[in-house]
Amino acid sequence: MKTLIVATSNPGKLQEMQEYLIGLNWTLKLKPPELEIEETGKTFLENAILKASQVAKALGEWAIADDSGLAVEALNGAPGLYSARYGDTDQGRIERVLRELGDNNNRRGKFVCAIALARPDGSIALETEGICPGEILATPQGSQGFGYDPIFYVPSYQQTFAQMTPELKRDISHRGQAFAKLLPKLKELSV
Ligand code: ITT
Repeated sequence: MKTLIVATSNPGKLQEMQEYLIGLNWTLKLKPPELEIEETGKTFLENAILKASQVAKALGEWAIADDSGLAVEALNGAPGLYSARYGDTDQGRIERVLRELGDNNNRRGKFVCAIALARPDGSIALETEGICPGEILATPQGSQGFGYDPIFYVPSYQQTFAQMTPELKRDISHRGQAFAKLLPKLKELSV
């Protein structure tokens, strides 16, 4: 079986990525924590490509990376690319978004996820994106998931990501939609 490095340092993201990848014909390995890639891209996809490509090249193995974030319409798309850097903790990041949004009536937002798969020489074999629209609640609800999940409400399920079962979030999320497009191709490449 070919080895695939899951190139993330975010434990919540890692858990979800592994759930999609488990059962495929790849031996999954974690990125060594000391290997940190600077995210200098101007889009989610550019950052996913940077992370996958540099980790693959550094280790000489296939690597998969996810760059994702929350874009809030009334904040002109913030925190967006800076979602991970919007505060020191998940709670701090959530509080900042809620403070900046205040009592704005426009609560629309979306989660975006870009995924890139790199070959051992760093060249890109696959890239894809997924989007999940929703609304930003005024107060956090639920305790599942990670990151901004407690304030991200999906009207069609009347739940936040943090209130959903992990299976439901996995099916409908930005990451789920990106992986749905990627998985058939990833299966083909494993042989
Ligand atoms: P890696 O780069 O090591 O993968 P990171 O946390 O820095 O980890 P990103 O740069 O892609 O990853 O930042 C994504 C941030 O967006 C992440 O830290 C969360 O705060 C948020 N995020 C992404 N997907 C999410 C999800 O499914 N639920 C909640 N928050 C999410």
